[in-house]
Amino acid sequence: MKATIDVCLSPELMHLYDVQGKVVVVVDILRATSCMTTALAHGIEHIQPFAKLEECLQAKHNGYFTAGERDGKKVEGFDLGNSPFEYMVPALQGKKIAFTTTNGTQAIAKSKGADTIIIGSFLNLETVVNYLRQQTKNILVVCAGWKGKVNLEDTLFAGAVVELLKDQIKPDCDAPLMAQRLYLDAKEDMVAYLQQSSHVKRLARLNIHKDIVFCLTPNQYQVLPIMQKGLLVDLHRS
Ligand code: 3SL
Repeated sequence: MKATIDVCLSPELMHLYDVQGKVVVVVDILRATSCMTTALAHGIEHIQPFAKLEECLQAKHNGYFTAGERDGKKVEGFDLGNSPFEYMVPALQGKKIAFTTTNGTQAIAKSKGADTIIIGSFLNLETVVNYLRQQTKNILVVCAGWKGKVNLEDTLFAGAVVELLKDQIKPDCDAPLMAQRLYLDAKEDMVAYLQQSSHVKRLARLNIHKDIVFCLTPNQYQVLPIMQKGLLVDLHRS
């Protein structure tokens, strides 16, 4: 039997999907999974994702750098925020990061029970797609969205994956077809396409346009963040 691909457009819809036996790709383009990809590409040893802020903070006692945001802003007392550029510094190489975000790490928590969990972003799109090509299990792309609502940027990433796998892996439902159509409309200039999107407007208010442009730039890195024993590591280094 051929593998299929489906897309969960919001973590609030996860009850409709059975992750057991599936390869789940969690995506939060702006900016959680783009940060995770960047961090591992720049030599961070591993990332432990937390849904709860208090638990993330506790990890500091175990030698972790605390990182992440709430409502886009760095959490008070945390070492790092949620801009990919913060993770490019050589001083973080070989370090462990405890990470919590408004939506991205919640989507990871909701994917628990999947056969495999990997992290996707435009930054490692080709690497994700090459990995998925080799899988025989069904695939589910889980879009983190924003506080339960659907967003455009995660849907575009899901659509890119569906489009790039179309000769090999068939859509399971209508969400992958919708995502693919949107991606085909947007792909020539995603930054322009997303100008009206809610999260781009939200982040623009925080004055972080360069994060947006970077997070929408495909194929900057060849890392494949994969969950192993509760930790995100680069598959190629593990
Ligand atoms: O919600 C998340 O996981 C974030 O990435 C949100 S933000 O881009 O930092 O606002």
